[in-house]
Amino acid sequence: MLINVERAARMLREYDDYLILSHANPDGDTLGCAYALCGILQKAGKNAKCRCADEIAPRMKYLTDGIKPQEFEHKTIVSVDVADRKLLGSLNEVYGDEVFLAIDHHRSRTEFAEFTLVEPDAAAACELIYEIAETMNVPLDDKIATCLYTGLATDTGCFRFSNTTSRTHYIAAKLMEYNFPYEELNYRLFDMKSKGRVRLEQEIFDKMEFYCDDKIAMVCLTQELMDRHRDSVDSEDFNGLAGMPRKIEGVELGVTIKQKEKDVFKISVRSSEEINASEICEKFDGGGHARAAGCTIEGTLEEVKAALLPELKKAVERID
Ligand SMILES: [Mn+2]
Repeated sequence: MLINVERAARMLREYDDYLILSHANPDGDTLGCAYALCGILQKAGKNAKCRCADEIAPRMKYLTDGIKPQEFEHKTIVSVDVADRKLLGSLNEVYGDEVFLAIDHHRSRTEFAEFTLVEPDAAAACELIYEIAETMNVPLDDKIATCLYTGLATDTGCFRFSNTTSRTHYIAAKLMEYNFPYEELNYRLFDMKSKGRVRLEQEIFDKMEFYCDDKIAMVCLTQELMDRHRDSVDSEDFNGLAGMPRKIEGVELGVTIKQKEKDVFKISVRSSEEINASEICEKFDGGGHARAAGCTIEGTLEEVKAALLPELKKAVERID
């Protein structure tokens, strides 16, 4: 059943002994929501604790600082930023059936909780947690502001993506009345890279292939390449590589070919405004968004490239 912020706030006041669940492979929004809500509920005199199926990346460990660990038998489960119970990862089997309240902002989602508060126009689920705290009349503090700000910054690419609204900025402004090191947080979230990641990027740029007057940039992430770097990077360092080729000025199509198995490759295509990435991937039974899409092609790397390149060239030639 769908409910609004007022009803969710009233419920959170009424019930007790909360277990707050984040989605697996956690990002700053789901963790920011969880630790902020935990702090808010504890301030409201409730028992509350957080759980996530996967470990928290070192760069986001600060979110857990200053939250009192409480030992109690949970009675009420709340999920935050979880669009589908499967996204709970290994916790789905244990708690997926028992979620009482889901707080989320994803446009496409499947219902799994008894009650759901969802606002697709919210840039981050943390916007909803902020509004819940206001409605519950629980004053924030530096720690809670840190968590909520992290969620807003993460899901908006540091307030750059088109999902950023005046409400996002309004909430961020309210949060900045508290004392927390937002410059340092943004450095950790958006600029800081491990040495291993930089070396990985260096090799990727060295091996990048260019076609059609440098309008196509292509990178091949073979298992051999990734294995060679695995010991010197965190697992999260392999995320976000698909965006690299399109960062280069003049590149209209950025293509990443990632080896999944011996003769199986996953293709990610990022495109400029002029080209529909999804249309290209549909030719190989894939799909996605207009600017970012993907597909899987079987064969040797040479065969995969030979199948893909004519389609990429056709798409680029069409805009000339
Ligand atoms: Mn989110």
